[in-house]
This record gives sequence, C-alpha cells and structure tokens, in this order.
Amino acid sequence: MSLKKEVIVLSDIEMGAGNLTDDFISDRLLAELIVELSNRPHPVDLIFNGDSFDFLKCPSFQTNQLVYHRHITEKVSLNKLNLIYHAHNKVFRALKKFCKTKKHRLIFTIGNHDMDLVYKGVQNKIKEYLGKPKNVYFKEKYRYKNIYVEHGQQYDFLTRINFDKLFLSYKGDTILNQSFVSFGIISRAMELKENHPFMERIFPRKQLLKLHRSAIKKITRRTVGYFLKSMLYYPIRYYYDPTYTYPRELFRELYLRLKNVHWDVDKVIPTFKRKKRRSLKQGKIFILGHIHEKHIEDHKGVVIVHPGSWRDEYDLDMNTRKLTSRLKRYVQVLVTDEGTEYQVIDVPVDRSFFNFDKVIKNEVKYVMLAAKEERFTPALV
Ligand SMILES: [Mn+2]
Repeated sequence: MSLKKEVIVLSDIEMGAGNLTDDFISDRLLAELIVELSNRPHPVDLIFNGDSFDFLKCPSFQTNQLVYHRHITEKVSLNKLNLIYHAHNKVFRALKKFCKTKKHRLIFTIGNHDMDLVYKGVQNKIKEYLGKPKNVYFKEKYRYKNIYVEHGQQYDFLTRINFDKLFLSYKGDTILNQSFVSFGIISRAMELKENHPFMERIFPRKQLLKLHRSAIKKITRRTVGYFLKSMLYYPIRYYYDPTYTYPRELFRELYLRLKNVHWDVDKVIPTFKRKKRRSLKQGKIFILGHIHEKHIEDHKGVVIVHPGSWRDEYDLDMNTRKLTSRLKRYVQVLVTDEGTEYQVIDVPVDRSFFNFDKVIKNEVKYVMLAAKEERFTPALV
C-alpha cells in the first residue's frame, strides 16, 4: 500500500489584525503543524477551508486610526491584509516554507469572512508574501478523488456569497458584494465586539445568554434594530448605496435566529444535504467548515465532517462556571492505490481553565491572558 497523497483540511482559522476583534492566537501551534507537513516525503494538499483570514472583523488603518469599512475596495482589502500579515507573520513564514516543496499544494477556499480573497490583487499579495510560489490556489471548492471540500456559507442564506455577482459599483469604485449579515456586522457589531472581546469565544451561546443578560440584550436590541431598519428605513435613506439591500426571507429568519441566539452562523448540514442529495453517494467524504462545532457523521458510507475552528474558543460549564479551552482539529485524508482513509486529528494546547464570572468582569484582561498562555503577542492591543 503506497501513499500517493495526503490531504489536510483546516477551517475557520480567522487570522485578524492582532487587535481586540482578532480571535486567533494559536500561531505557534499552527506554524508547527505546517512545518511538520512541509517535511512529509509524499505530496501534501493543504487546504485552508475558508475564513482563514478574518477580513470581515479586521479593521483597516487609515490616517492613524483603525476603521471598519462597509465599502470594501481592493485597496481596503490590501490594507487589511497588510495588518494580518504583520500580526500573524509566523503562520505566513511556515506557509512560505511549505510552498517551497513543489509537489505540495496550498489551497485557500473562500469563506464569508475572507471574501476579499476574490480580489486578484489580494491573491497576488499573498503569493508575494509566500515567495511567489506556483503551488498556491484560491478556489470556491476543492475536489480530489472522492473528497469534496468547501467552506459551507453557501448553505446559509444570510451568509452566502453571490459568486455570479461578486462586486458592486459604488460611487465609481468596485466594492465587494458581501452578504447581508456581513454588511450588518461591519456596520453595527464591531464596537460591541471591541467592548466585549471575549464573549464571542464562548459556547454554547444559549448558556451564555442565561448568564450574561446585559450584553446579550445589547446585541439582540442592535440586531433587531438593524434588521428592521434594513427593511423599512435604509432602502430609502441609502437609495443610491447598493450595499443596503436585504434578502426576502429575512423576517422569518430574524425571528428564528433571535430565538436561538445565532447572529451570524447557522447550521449548514441540513441545507447541504438537501441541496447535494444527488451527489451524496457511498464512499464520498464531504468536509465543511463555517459552523465552529466538531461534527462527524458516517452514515451508509457517506461521510460529513466539520473539524471545528482554530479560533480561541471555550466551552462553558453551567454548573462549575468553568471555561475550558477547545481543542484544535484538522481532517487528514490518506490517498493510496486502494482508496482513501480519513481521520480527524486533535491538536492539544496546554491551557488553564478560566472562570466565567471573572472573565466577564474584565474581558480584555482574559483576552491577553489567553494570548500569553499560547505565547502570542497581539500586535495592536
Ligand atoms: Mn464562515
């Protein structure tokens, strides 16, 4: 049995600017993994399966301050990319090493947090950072043998990207045609995120709701306000701004999501199954990201895997009020002459437990403490 190829899939790394809205701190762990993979004797396809960069919550640097733009031109995207590159340089250096081996391939699939990757200028800049290799690809999805990989935002209508119309024209500029929710996050949620930088790292959200009423109320009020204004007011107020349109199913969805405290990400598997029912054949491996929960189902020979996210995330225990740092995971598929074999591999991190009540009293302190435990220095905090 000879090993022909190894396919590695990681998703939702969400590298940001190293400021308070950046939730990725596992640079060391990730860089070590990439270097290890680069030394494999056989070819490796390394897939960063969407939301690898958190352009969505990344500010850009304009005249000495950080701002969150609603209208994302290529220039704005490049400005953000520059901040991300400096904040997470260790990861870029590891990727550069990986790409030096020509038989390996590095593939970025596009997610709702890194739609900016559709700009050719952004792709070229990333290649430039990686030493201008020829084995880097940017794709909507990845297919190889019986392996199918995509980020998954397409199965959630509020975050889906319109790949037929990637750009809008606004005041003579070309800007990204982002999803309704993305525009909402940029316009309404970033200030909240800066004030509560730890909250979005805690799961499950329903438990969080019970314990952190004041902040949740603020978010809910803003979300309802934004949804309502999006339907009744913005279309008139910003008549000439194409970024203020909304999907028609919005009303029903507003109700459902508020009930379940899902502001940005919803389950994607049921929709995925409905849309893909014809190709859900035996022996296929589907790997998705987007939702940050680990999920493995192996039913009648059809495999669907979510490896989970690489952000700094925690599980909250309601009884002990303890926050346990989540493991990082990736999917490994070994391709031999006889077929493919998959495995979900855990990457443990040595972290201490945090107490929820202490964390909500001083969220910034614990954001910094978490970074310190992973020996990461946030560039902009
Ligand atoms: Mn996503």
